[in-house]
Amino acid sequence: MKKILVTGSVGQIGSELTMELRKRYGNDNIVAGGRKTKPSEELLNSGPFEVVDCTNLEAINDIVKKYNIDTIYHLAALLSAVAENNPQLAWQVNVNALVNVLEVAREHNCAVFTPSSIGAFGPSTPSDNTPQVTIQRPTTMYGVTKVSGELLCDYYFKKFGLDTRGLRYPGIISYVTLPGGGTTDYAVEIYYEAIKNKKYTSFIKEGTKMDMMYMPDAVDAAIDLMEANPDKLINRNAFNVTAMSFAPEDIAAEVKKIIPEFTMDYDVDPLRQGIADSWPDHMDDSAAREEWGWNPKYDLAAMSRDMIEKLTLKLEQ
Ligand code: AKB
Repeated sequence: MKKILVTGSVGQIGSELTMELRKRYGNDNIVAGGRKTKPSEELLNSGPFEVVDCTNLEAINDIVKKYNIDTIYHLAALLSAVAENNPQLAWQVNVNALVNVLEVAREHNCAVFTPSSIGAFGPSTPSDNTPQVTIQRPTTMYGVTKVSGELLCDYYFKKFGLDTRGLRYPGIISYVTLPGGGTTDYAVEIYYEAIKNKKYTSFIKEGTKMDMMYMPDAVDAAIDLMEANPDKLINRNAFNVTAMSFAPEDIAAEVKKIIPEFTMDYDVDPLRQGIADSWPDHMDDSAAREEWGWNPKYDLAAMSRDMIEKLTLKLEQ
């Protein structure tokens, strides 16, 4: 049986990934690692929880030794807008902490999953049907850390034979835990505001397309990649994965089909608009489909129905 450490387990992806891993591999085999934010009761009570600051190599090492960990899902990271406001901290958390994780993994021969992002691309990348292998000259600190992460994971695989794997996630939408300071967060906020106030002011301007994905697909993608046959993986550390691509007016139209009174206007945030403009409109994820069977279940319509149903129940509690 696998013994897994999830860093960043209190975050948007980490919280749901940890619970799914516990379901699949047994509660006691999944150690949730978190730092500042208070974990939910569900996370805390369903299996082991450890406070771990990934910028401290010894702290990671102690947990890996204590639980005999063989796989690390390293999700602790700063998102794009937060990273742009504190680039030095972003380097520490997104790069130096990753090096610590890779070093501990090398010592104990652990497999490592690391998420990259659409943020690893920049304005000189082809923005439509963005190829798997293409120009990567991001203009944000978040992007710089994500490209560095991809290269570091490639290096540890080639140099030390470490089983590193990763995905370039698009914006992730979920009703469980809010994202913390990303550019794609508008696509989560819109559902909360539509249910609560029947209106939303988007900080991203009309016509700005970005790749997106519903959380159940994002969780499956990480686990499926880690379970994939390694002989088939050519692009190990940075698979483009997407489930849909839309602009604010597209998601608003979908919400309006379910909540007809809903209206949206715009108050564009120059920082996050600038970041969004530098990212692709739509990635080509055929390598993920071919190499390990990526096949998302949710499109914009199916996601919107599920989000509004589940979030309405949650907000009523
Ligand atoms: C962000 O907006 O920063 C993230 C991402 C696309 O990596 N959601």
